[in-house]
Amino acid sequence: MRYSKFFLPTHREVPSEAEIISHQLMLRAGLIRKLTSGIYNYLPAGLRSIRKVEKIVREEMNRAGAIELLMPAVQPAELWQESGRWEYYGRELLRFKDRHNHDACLGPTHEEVITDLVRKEIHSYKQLPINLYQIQTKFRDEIRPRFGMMRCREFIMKDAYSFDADEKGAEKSYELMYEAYNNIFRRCGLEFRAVEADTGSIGGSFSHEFMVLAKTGEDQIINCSKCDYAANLEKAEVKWEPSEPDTSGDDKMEPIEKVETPNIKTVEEVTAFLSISPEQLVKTLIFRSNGDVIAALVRGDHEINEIKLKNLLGTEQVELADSELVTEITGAPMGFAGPSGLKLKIVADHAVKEMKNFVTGGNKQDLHLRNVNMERDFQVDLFGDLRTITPSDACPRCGNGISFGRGIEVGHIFKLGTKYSETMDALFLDQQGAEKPIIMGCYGIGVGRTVAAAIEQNHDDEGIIFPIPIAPFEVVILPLQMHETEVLEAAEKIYEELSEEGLDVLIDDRDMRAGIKFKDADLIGTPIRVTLGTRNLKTGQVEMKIRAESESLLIPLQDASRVIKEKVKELYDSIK
Ligand code: 9G3
Repeated sequence: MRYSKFFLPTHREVPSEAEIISHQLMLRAGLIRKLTSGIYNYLPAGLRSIRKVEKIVREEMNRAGAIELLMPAVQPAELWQESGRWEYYGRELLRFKDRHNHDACLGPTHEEVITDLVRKEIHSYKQLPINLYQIQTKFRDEIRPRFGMMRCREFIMKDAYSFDADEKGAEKSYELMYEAYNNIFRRCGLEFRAVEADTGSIGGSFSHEFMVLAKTGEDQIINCSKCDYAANLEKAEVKWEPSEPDTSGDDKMEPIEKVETPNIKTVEEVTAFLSISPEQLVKTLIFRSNGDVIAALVRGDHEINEIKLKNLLGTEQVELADSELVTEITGAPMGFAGPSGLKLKIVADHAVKEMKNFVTGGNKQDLHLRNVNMERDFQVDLFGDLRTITPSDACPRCGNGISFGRGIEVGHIFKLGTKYSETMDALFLDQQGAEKPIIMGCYGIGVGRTVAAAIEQNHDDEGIIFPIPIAPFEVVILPLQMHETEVLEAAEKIYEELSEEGLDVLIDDRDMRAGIKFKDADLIGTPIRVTLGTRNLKTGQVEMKIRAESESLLIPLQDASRVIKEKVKELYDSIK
């Protein structure tokens, strides 16, 4: 490609609205341009990278036996009403009426559409398993799109849906996708982890998120230093073992004591005021959950994990009670709630189980209680893993230390079970002729987000350092003196030879000073830069610089194309 004939508008200045580096660099390098909030143009160089990610995705999905199709972006409301999701989603689901006044939406995902297609075409176990996928534009009307490609409203997703006759088959489909995802992100040159994740609102029983490790990642992940356990912070299990019974006798139940705590509400205030440690306090949190109100107890130094609470209660949603509900339930303003005397279902984190003589709110303004004890002063209906894991906790699998990191979710795979096949009657006849709901899985990859995450992980002060498999160009050729025939001819020759070999080459044939050409080449992140100048040509040499390395080297002009081609292969091979 000739730069002078291409469309690659680079900028020096950092755009003020871009808060993270990948957003800044994708704008500055001329890869994307915003049309409106959360909606972007993919400029030619950005599109080349997108298309390379898609090619890798297709190759690995096809290798896993998935079959590509393409579903519409516009979806009729009826399907979402059948699945029960039309009412469930809020304004994130962009709804509209067509000219015949029929309700429709712009597809944020395609479970309903694919299930509708399959229920019409697949009726026998002989037609299973099947995995259908597409690479298609999605629309989710995020309330606060930001970070460029990272959280936009219209985006390209590869979404796949597997259909199996039984659980064993569904497990196999999931494993095939898990392996395909590992191949895809490895081939894109990313450093990533598959972490156990919550299944969220789409139901189903299990899921993994594929996280690109980056300090600007929105998701907190924990991973074990010894075994391969890794999980989204929201999901990470807390290992709990009942400690050996305390025989020191100091766990004798002391009589309850009322303590005046005027306007003393928070854990910090209460522990300071009563000279106790947070481990001797129980926090009582009131939640609304699917219509009824419950109390959740965690130790003072722990944080409640609402996802875990929702899963323990088996409800769709939980939300923290607001101040009037707290006052209505406890008879006191927030900060004085306690379990004793509450006429509520009480759930508690495992760590509360072995607490003795602890402090809680007194369900009265400015009152706390000392020496509260389970059984005597209140009953816990259900214990569970309710708290968010902390750096001092052990790995729930092997007991070793854990570390916290941040990740960018680029892929998410789910075991869906029969949530959609039951609500939408996608049934099949099994070998015994019995009618059963098809068991599903769904698997997503954010294509644009994968490019952005690669940039988050690979950049320096000069700009992007593209992993070669997804770089818009593999080689950029920089003739420095545009009026020196010797320079131009040598540059053209290398350009022609490499292009004939099928490499993606950009020749910067603009009549501009060298400094601009160097800066643009570094900004765009082309893996290999070849510079031709009169000085080096005097000794029959050209300069080759690898974007990811600091040193450049001089190579003989007559060997240039061969050496460059070998270096390209070497860079691909180094993507482990
Ligand atoms: C909606 C809206 C936003 C959504 C969804 C539905 C996320 C929704 C979850 C999924 C699950 C998987 C197939 C590919 C992989 C992910 N945001 N999800 O269902 F109506 Cl507005 O999309 N779908």
